[in-house]
Amino acid sequence: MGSAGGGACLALAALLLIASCASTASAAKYTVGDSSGWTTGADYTTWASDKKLKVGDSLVFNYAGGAHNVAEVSAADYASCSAANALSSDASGTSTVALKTAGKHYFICGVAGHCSSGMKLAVTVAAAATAAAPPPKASPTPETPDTTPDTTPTSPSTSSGGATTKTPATVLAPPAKQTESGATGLRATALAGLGVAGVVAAALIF
Ligand SMILES: [Cu+2]
Repeated sequence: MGSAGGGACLALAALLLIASCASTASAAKYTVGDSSGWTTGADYTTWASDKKLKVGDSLVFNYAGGAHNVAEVSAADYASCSAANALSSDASGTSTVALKTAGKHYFICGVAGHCSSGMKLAVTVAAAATAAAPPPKASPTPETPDTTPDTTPTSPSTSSGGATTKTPATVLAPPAKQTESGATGLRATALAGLGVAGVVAAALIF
């Protein structure tokens, strides 16, 4: 009877501790062009040059709705300023684009003449730095050398190009304040739970 209560309390305390330790990796939002926004005459190559983007981050394009648009395009269409085969497009005036895959991403304004006037942005997105550690050497070659080599299982997306994955310095990532205070509250609760558990354990001993 008493021991059951103590066990439940300890389990609760453990759950609370786990909950308090779970922290989410902060995803950053980058305003393209900063205060200039998404417009002609800006230099987005320079803007992008010092941005350490990673999967999970977002780009925010601000512009007068209808005056411009944002189209994600292929490298070839980026080079030729063609939005005819856009992968996605938005003209709302505030286009938030979540960067879901690592590698190069290309954006242009599809309004005639704007891309060639500078409304083109190429960014390199690194794999999420805080993701779970990649499998060290999970090459599941089951040592059957005679059978036909079916679909060589090469590594999925070895990001092409010189995507030098430098340590992401977490440029603009203010930690969410509420999780901090919430965690503190949880920790306090957990400590209280541990205190109760200690009393229960002491009661059991004596
Ligand atoms: Cu435009």
